[in-house]
Amino acid sequence: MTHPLLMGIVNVTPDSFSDGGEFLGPGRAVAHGLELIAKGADILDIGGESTRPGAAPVSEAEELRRVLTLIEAIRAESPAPISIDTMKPAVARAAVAAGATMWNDITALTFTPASLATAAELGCDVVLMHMRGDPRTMQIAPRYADVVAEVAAWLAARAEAALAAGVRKGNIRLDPGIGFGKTAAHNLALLRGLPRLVALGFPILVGVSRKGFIKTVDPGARAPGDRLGASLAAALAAARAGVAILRVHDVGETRQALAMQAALDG
Ligand code: HH2
Repeated sequence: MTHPLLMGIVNVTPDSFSDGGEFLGPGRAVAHGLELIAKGADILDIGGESTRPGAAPVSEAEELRRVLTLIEAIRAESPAPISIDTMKPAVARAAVAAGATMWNDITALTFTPASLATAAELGCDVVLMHMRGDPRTMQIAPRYADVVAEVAAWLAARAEAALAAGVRKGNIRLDPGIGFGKTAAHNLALLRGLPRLVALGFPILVGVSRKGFIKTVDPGARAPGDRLGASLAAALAAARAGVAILRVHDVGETRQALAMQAALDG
């Protein structure tokens, strides 16, 4: 089993679900990012707009203000790859100019008509994530007949659209979007169905870390910080299924769990 890359999450949002503004402010966010690199993050995912269910949109100027200083400051201290978590092509463009090498788009380049062409022009890696609706509406009674088949078909179609727009195949990553327009049962089905997504032939990224549906497995895990055990169990299962990148908050703990799994697998 090859070890998945660890994408450490650095949010500069006052309202992110999991770290709720804890790392707000450039100084603390930079320190947090550097700490994640020291703990083994292969890539940092920097986001300036929360995507938790019900989150309010953020203006482009505000998002740029939040992320650019952070990217520049981390870039000055470390060569670790940086991903920009944004739906906005202008933010992705500025982030890449500041040193980011991956555009993580939870709308899979559907948010604006310019998104696909911008990704092709930037030539960076792109994460195409599946979401039903948008963060304000996505958790209102999501329905699927066969969630794994539908998400797989949608992701394959988005990959085709990206290729047709000129994005190189080697730059495309696909992500089922755990928690984005899915019930807990859908999320679990997608995690069980990861081998079918891996079979699409693109590197798969998965983000399970601290997500709300973990409460259905452990009702006591009310606060995001209570969800480490389940996050690690899901990360190990995803690694076994062959995912390429795990998006996590707890980089050191995930790295350790993966190391033990690898050691036991021999
Ligand atoms: N989940 C969140 C944000 N961005 N990007 C990808 N590709 N996949 C994900 O699963 C994913 C993502 C979660 O949203 P947020 O409320 O911003 O919380 P946090 O960034 O702390 O996980």
